[in-house]
Amino acid sequence: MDDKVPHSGLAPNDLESYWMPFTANRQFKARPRMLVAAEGMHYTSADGRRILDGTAGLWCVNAGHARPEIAEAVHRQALSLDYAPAFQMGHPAVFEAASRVASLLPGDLDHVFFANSGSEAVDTALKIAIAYHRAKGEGQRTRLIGRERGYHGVGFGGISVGGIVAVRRVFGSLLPGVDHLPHTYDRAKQAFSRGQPEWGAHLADELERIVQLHDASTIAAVIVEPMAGSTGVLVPPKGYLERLRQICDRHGILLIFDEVITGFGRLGASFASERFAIVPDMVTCAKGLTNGTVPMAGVGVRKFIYDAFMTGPEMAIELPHGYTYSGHPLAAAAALATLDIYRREDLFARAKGLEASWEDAVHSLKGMPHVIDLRNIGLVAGIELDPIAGKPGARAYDAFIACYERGVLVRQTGDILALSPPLVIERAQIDQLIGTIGAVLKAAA
Ligand code: PXG
Repeated sequence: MDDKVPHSGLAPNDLESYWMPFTANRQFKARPRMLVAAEGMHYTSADGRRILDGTAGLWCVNAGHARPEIAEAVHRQALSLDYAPAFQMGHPAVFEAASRVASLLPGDLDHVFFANSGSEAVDTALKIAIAYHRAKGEGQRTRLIGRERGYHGVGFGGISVGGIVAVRRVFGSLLPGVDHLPHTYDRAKQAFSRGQPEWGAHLADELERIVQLHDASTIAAVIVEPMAGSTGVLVPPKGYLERLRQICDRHGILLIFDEVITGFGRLGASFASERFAIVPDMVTCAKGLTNGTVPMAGVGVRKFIYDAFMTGPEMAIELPHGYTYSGHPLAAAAALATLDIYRREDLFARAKGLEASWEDAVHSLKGMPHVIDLRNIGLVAGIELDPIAGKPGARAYDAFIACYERGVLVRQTGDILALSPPLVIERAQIDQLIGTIGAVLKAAA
């Protein structure tokens, strides 16, 4: 027997056992921020305060919290079919979820492979890329190209193509045969851009340089976030993604858009690919797929990719890849209920409709103490603060804590505050969110 206190439903008094992800454990445990409930646009903290959710959880609760339709669908599913083997067996909800996701994806991205997290979706897409070329008789195409300041989750594939130094340097030598495009952010050229910056399309030409170095015949795929979220909201320069698409086409390289954050309305369209009118060869998604209720992720692939695998003997497994919980019944039920809400409430269009007033509200922070850049697109914003000398990240961390104390949840990364509220946010709540940040910045000055 151990001496741990059993779960009481109240805040636990053993904080030690849980090793928290991507968290300063000792700092948190010294002064915990515990959430105990959520509804609509708000969390409830353990000390009974209502906290306005400026981050949709972690970019996932696009339809707002605790939607009864989703909870009931998951409950019904758990009672009728709790689990079905994912390999060599099927269940109806997962087929329906795949066709519903495919119908939201642009162009002929009409097949969907399911996983359980963005990280798994990314590793799945990279593996499909390599296996695709092999299936086409080009097995030497194995090289993967990511981008500086890219975040593609935490699998070995994802951190290898990812471009966050603090994440890469800890885990050894990573995957071989990976190159990186430069990131697209230059404050001197882009500060305070509204929406897509004018400057930076030419940075896509770096892909051409990488191709010249290695030869196209060795390169399997390029993976980028259409808008880099985790490293502080880096909005793609006008024309940049289009140029990446052209260069990939020219050289037979697959283009993967990691839409784990940008999928399901975040940029005011079903996917960023839709918004930017670009058809990538694969799209990864997660988060908003189930409104964050049950873990689920997907990889949408174009028809020619799927078809390339559907050769050989019929009894052969075409892709030796998958997870016990690929297309889990509860996740599929949550996805279907979530997609119903998005459609019924037209939430992607709602986000689009809010974009102009969101942009104005965000840029009203211009001139506030220590604000050195403001960036926005869709219902996303990045507020970059002047770092405190010798203490990188401290200014934004302090602002994050001060906002939380004033009842507003924002996300901090480095000296950047990132905002991505649920798409159901009301205008008065936008004012509260931005107004609180403004008050915090003034109070700290
Ligand atoms: N790709 C992208 C583009 C992501 O943003 C992942 C992959 C990995 O997803 P999973 O489900 O394995 O975590 C992500 C995740 C933040 C933040 O605050 C962002 C993510 C996760 C947690 C925090 O920016 N993105």
